[in-house]
Amino acid sequence: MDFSQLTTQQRKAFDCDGFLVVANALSKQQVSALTEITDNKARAFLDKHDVPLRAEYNQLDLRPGLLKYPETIELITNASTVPLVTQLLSPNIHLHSTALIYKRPSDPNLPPMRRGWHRDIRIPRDLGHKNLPRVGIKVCYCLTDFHEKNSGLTLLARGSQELNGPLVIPKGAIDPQGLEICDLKLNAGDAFLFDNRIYHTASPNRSTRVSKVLMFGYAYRWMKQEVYLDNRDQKRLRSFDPVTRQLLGGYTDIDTPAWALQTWAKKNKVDPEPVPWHIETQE
Ligand SMILES: O=C(O)CCC(=O)C(=O)O
Repeated sequence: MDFSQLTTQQRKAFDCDGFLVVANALSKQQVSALTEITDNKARAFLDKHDVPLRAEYNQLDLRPGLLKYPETIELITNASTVPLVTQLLSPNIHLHSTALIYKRPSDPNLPPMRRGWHRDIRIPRDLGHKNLPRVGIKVCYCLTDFHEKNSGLTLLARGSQELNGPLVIPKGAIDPQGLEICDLKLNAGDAFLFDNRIYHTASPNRSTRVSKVLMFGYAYRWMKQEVYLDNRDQKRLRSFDPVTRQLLGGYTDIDTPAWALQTWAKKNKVDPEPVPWHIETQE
């Protein structure tokens, strides 16, 4: 995997906002090759009859079967984004989830509808909301332009990764109070990364075109991969380069060090400080 340095400014922005935009993460050729693949995967959804008055019928969230293609396998180690994820988390990561999110146009005059604000990976269900750790980052690749508001991009509540409780949504409202709701304006080929703890939601696409986003989620290796990523075919895994193999879950037990990305991090001088079990006291 080629190297991209996470700048101090990017780290600060991600820590503060809970998300980070990476412009031109994909080339035009990548966008068109990926779109050909994802349009085929979404064919049945795209061919459904129009239901502009029911925004919920216009959303596709397809998760399994996205890694059958050289173009999507290549994306697992995309050089403009995945090095940043590795520096924000650590080399001890793997691919945790994949998702294809398409939204067909809905009537722009629909009344505001209930959202699905949430944090990822359901950690609060076990640990509560207080002092949650960052354990995963989703990389979202735009395959269409998002130049207008309400055109189908995931909404993000800036800074909400630090909240120690549930969102407060006034009765009758659809969005939380006291937080900035970000509906990013991006070009096809841009990506945004978001922290598992940030509150986010799908929202209707009130534009006239289908919106298309491909999401790859990364998490520490001690987080179980989504079941559809469980790849036990060692022969297939061995056909990939070491970093791709690690990210696909190639080291089956947790005690095996993350050799491939550790070596990569050392070579690029971004290996994290060791964390000792004990230290000696001074006499
Ligand atoms: O459909 C969307 O825009 C939101 C996706 C989402 O909430 C998620 O990936 O957790």
